[in-house]
Amino acid sequence: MLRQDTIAATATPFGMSGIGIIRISGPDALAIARRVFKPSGGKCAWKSHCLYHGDIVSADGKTVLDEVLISFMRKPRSFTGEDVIEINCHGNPIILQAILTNLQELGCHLARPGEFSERAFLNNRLDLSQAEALSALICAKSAKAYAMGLTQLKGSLSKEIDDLRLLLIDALAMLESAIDFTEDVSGEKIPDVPPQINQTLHRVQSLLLSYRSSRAYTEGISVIITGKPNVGKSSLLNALTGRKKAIVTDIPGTTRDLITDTIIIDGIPVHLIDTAGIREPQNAIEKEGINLVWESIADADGLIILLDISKPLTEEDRIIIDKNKSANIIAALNKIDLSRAWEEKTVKSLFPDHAKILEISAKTGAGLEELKKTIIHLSVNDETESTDGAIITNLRHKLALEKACKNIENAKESIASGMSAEFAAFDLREALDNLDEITGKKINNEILDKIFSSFCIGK
Ligand SMILES: Nc1nc2c(ncn2[C@@H]2O[C@H](COP(=O)(O)OP(=O)(O)OP(=O)(O)O)[C@@H](O)[C@H]2O)c(=O)[nH]1
Ligand SMILES: [Mg+2]
Repeated sequence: MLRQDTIAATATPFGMSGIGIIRISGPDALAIARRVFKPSGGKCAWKSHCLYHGDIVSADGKTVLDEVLISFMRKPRSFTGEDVIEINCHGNPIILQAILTNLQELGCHLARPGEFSERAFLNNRLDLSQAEALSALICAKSAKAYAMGLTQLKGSLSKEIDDLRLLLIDALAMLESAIDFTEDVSGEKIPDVPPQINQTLHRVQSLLLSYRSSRAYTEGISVIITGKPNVGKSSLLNALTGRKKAIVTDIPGTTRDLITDTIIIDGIPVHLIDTAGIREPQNAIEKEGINLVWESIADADGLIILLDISKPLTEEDRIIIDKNKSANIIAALNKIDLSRAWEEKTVKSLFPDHAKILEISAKTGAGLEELKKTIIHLSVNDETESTDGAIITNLRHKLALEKACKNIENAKESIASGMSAEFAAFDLREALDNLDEITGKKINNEILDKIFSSFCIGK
């Protein structure tokens, strides 16, 4: 896809700042720059990757618009792979707009969001996963999210995908030689599952696991506090956030709506949700509130089931525990500042093995630091060791990897069940296509447009 036009856009945010940058990219970038730039001392060698001082003048050459530093990056050694000019002017939107208008008069088109990155991708300066990492890095909301974007920009995921491709191509070659052989010698057996298939499957699964942790850093996790009325759910929300967001009373059934607040734990935004106490509803409002709890539990990343250790366990507690066995559960035994009606071991058998059991007091704050650590362990894991630090942070990549994973599993199954190697070969080719979607080796233009249009202008 050849792009012949020259584009320009402001690369710095709208507002007053010391410096504002305008970028120009395309075949006419240098010719246009020559028209608007008047170098101090009258001469400019336009050496690539050098800075020159001078004035930017209007398209007719009559008006000085600003005093600037300008640089030229000759293709292909530029971000887009095309000739690129960067004008460092003063950071006032009036100045930037005036320069841009004059550049348009000289034939520049205003760049669409992400168009510089799109050109970089089309000119093979970076692959699609790196372009997406760049966008994620610019939008990162935590230091960890930024670090993950940077690692991916440097090619960690691209390399892992390339390695996986090579393994699959090896496996495919083995299968294809088996197919050729079978044609010659009728009844020849299909080989065992090639080791490359198992290796690829393991590494794809590790990558998929990394999504949960990375998503925690980029978007945060949602944790619901549930339990029967009066166990201290709202008190716990307030204690964890340090704010009086939810009403606390000793009347069971105080909370009706979902009450949400966010805290940052170890760089991860944790969206805590306090809920109505679950019991046989006493009226229509409470019923609505309890319905809301069940709906939101289904979408949550984690669940704190709160029990009141100062009162005997009841049927209501047991129902809540039974209905949430498969979730990511923390069982928090609250009110340990009061005398205990039962011990921790009493509830152990009620919860599944994967549940974490903690003792806390929302009133005194006891056990809350431990609870915060446990919340983070719900969502962050270190299961990425076999992928050389490559992780996935992007939903598009996750969906493509899930498809590839399914293809590889299908290939494995058909070999194991003695089917013709043709079937497995077909699945492995599909897996390759799905991996190629991630790096953009194989992707349709509509998806490309959609991806790049979500980038910022000037990137
Ligand atoms: N002693 C003690 N009291 C607590 C603790 N946590 C909460 N309480 C008290 O328990 C009562 C109920 O607290 P809430 O936080 O309103 O309970 P809830 O689970 O939100 O109740 P509903 O909204 O009705 O479902 C209040 O009187 C709190 O002060 C605790 O750790 N120790
Ligand atoms: Mg409450």
